[in-house]
Amino acid sequence: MKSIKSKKVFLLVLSTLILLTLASQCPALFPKEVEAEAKAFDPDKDEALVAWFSFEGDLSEKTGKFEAAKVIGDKIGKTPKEEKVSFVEGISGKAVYLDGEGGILLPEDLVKGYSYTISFWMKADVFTPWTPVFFGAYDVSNWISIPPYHPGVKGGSYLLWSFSGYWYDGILDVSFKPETWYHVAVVVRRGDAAVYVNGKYTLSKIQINGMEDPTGKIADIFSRKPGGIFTLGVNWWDQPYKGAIDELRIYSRALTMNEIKILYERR
Ligand SMILES: [Ca+2]
Repeated sequence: MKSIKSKKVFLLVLSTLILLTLASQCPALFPKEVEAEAKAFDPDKDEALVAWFSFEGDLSEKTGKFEAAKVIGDKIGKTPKEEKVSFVEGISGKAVYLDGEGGILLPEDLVKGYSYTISFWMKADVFTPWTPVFFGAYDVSNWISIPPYHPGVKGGSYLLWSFSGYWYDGILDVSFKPETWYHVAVVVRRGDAAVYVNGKYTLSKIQINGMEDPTGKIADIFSRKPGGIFTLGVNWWDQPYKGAIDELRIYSRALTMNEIKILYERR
């Protein structure tokens, strides 16, 4: 009996050793690094998570680093008709609903560097030209915008736009449908931008001043000085956004493709 048992133990140890040896020699079969990164990234607790608005019936910021956001009128600087905003069923709990009459002013300093990630869910009632879901600026001549629709882009969508002495256009091969939830993540790594929709890389064309330029960089707006104006649904010019927005998260670094996938699956 004893010898059979020890033989079994020996075989078990031997097979474990063989497996471990194989694992260390075949990184493709055992992608340890990818797995470790995926396990290590917690979208809700990552130290680069600067701000998180989950819109569970109010405009508070969940990490506690910022004051709550505010309701504003149909353009930046305008007072709202009512300082109230409604909440609807979201992608995770509730979502804020903008009725096309106003927007939300987020706290200053949400983005401070030239590497960052902006992530949110959106469900638009309608898509109107150049209307931003997210907008960040210092003034009318220095801004970035995330507008899902540009009437001049055939069959595709605009999703990343900036101006700061030159125009940057980030064009997607996605046509957004109304009344549909989409996860949108904009990742900027020292100016090189990536856009993900529902966890997939979707930036198909970059233009600088209207000319195609695959290496074109989005403007460095926010590392110049503190402050800034950050909004949801409104800018200085265009029709306000009409629809729901949920789980806005801002990270102070460029998340990886795997991390964006985790973020998308987390909701
Ligand atoms: Ca929510």
